[in-house]
Amino acid sequence: MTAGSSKDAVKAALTTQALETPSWAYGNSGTRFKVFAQPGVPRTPQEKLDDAARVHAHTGVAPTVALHIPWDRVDDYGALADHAAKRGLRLGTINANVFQDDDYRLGSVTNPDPAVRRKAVAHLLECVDIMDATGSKDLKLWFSDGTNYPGQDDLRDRQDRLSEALRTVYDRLGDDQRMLLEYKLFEPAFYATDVPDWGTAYAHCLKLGPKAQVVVDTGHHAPGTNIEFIVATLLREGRLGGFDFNSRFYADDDLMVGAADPFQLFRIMYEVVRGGGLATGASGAPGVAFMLDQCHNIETKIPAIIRSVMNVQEATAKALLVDAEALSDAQRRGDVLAANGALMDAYNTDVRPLLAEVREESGLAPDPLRAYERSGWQEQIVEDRVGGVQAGWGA
Ligand code: PSV
Ligand code: MN
Ligand code: MN
Repeated sequence: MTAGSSKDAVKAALTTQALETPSWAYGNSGTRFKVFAQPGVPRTPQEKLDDAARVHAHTGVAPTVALHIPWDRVDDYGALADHAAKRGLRLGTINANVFQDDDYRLGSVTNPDPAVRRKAVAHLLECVDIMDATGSKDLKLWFSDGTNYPGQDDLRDRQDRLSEALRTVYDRLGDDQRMLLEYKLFEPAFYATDVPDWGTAYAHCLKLGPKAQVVVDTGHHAPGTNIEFIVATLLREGRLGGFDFNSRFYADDDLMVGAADPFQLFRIMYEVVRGGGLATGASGAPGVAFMLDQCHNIETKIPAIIRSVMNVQEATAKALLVDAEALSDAQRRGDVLAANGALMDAYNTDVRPLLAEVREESGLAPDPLRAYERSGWQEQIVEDRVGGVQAGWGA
């Protein structure tokens, strides 16, 4: 599938794209100033899956759900996978959490204290055990590790400790499992973050081996960063493991993907299409994982997640509509305006009717948001569920 293919090919590509929604997006969340409790919010991991099933039912493209451990800790992960399967879902990426414990004040896997490092690595290994039980293929690692003051710790030693921990976890992965390493410019560390950028993540992944890949969280860059360049580069190198989609105005805002800057999302998706990232990898191996990493603090959660899925689909459809021939012809001729125009023509196309057609052809309602509204699910959960849980962070 290349950009600018026939309408049928574009439609086919759109039905095969799968987006993963995060369990934490269904729970209550907020900022460090306030967590707003919403009526009807899930009280258990099972109820989060029940809500995720509604997103999949109306969009048809959200069949997997990412878990965050320990936010979604249960006694029996096999039973949780069965709960998902009964609702037409699968459990997706397992997100490790080594950032919410007093022991991690000076870091987790890069902590100067070997006992703390052992504790962090034990959690990461436990996450791989959970992947074995759930059938999950991807382990997502984000480290809040870093330092606040120059001289606080040795920057190079911290990289060595990180490298050692990653190696231990990498060696524990099964043949069909991957490690997805996320980077983030800053926060909660402010002077130096141990995995601050794609270059650092890429260097570690390269050393580890092919099962280690980089995750691009769209909210984790400095303002003005050309994220699509990073995407193009990682795809060229075969190391783009996936996305944590969300959008930002200032920092790691975790707003709905495509809300703040739909043009940026289009440019990213164009590079994904251009680099062959929409297809699954060779012999069915997992390709680029399209995950959301968002929190819905003030808006109703399930429709916000549906809207986010639709935003990614719209950006993907526009990327697929780029006339590749006209574009490369203009590029070869050095016709700057025609080349830019080829991209802009696709971006300015209203793809909503095309996506409505795709849904109807798959037996879905053309407008997932209206379909959700009509389903009565929101009223039912508000009535049935009392005391929804916090997503796990942001208190
Ligand atoms: C860190 O900011 C992050 O993006 C990581 O992916 C975490 O796991 C996630 O947020 C939690 O929302
Ligand atoms: Mn993330
Ligand atoms: Mn983030």
